[in-house]
Amino acid sequence: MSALNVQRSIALLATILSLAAEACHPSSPFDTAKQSTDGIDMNDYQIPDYNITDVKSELVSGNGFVILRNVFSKADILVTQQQVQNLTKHNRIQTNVDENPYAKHNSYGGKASGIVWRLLGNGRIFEKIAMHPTLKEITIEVLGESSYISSYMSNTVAPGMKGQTPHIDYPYYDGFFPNDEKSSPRPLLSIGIMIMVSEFSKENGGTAARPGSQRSPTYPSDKEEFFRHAVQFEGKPGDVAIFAASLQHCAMPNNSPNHRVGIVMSMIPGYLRAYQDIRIGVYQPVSSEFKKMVGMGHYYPMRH
Ligand SMILES: O=C(O)CCC(=O)C(=O)O
Repeated sequence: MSALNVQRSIALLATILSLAAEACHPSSPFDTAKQSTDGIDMNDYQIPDYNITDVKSELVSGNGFVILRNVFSKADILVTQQQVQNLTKHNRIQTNVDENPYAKHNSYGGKASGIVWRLLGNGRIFEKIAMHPTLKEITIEVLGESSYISSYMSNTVAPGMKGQTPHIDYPYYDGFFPNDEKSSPRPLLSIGIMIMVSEFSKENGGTAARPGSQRSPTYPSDKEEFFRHAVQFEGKPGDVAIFAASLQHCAMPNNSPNHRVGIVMSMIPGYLRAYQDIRIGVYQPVSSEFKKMVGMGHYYPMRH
């Protein structure tokens, strides 16, 4: 059996175990994990300054993104940096199974850079990030109570590395637009949450985004036009950019001496199909809140 097949079998087993655990322990607590000795306090969150109504209107009908400051503490970011660096160096595999040309921006990065998919199950810090009360509140406000994680990955842009092709995350790729449709006003059905794990600057490849482009989602086929209108997310480690997933965006080239590291968690409502089966990494007993966050226990798709 190839290494990839072994990995897939383990992932499948983990899913079966998680679904069995779900059936046996419908509300088993998070506390088992809390007793661990990794030094992370799962309940100690920083709450940034924001106004929920303003955030929603900016995402839906404004620029399409907001940046919240000081969402994660220095201690949490330090653990995250170490975990992402380690995974990127040792566990990064090309897991982008979609071979269509429109998926090309995800096949990107080298040995110790690029995307690591499905971070959940790789350390409690990723669960803590996912459960941040502010991120949850904003997601529910914009997408509704049933929302859950559609994908959760890190993206490391190493010094000297090129940026990504400009793209949108919802619809996932241009290949999902109906034939001949280039642009169409659509309800906002997905948001991206970019956790700045390192500093984000113009020099080091801070995400570029075209303000307002989410209002009538269009695939940015004309790259020059995209870059002419794009601005870059800038911030300190622990800041978070929340953006409409239909906003045109991409990671930019890193012209600095240091790695640029971000985590993107995409959220969708319970009635949409997720990009990744995020439940695969979640095999230990978890709280009912966390199960909801990973899309376990939804009524759909119905099994009767
Ligand atoms: O890392 C970034 O700046 C953006 C990542 C992204 O847009 C993606 O991979 O879909």
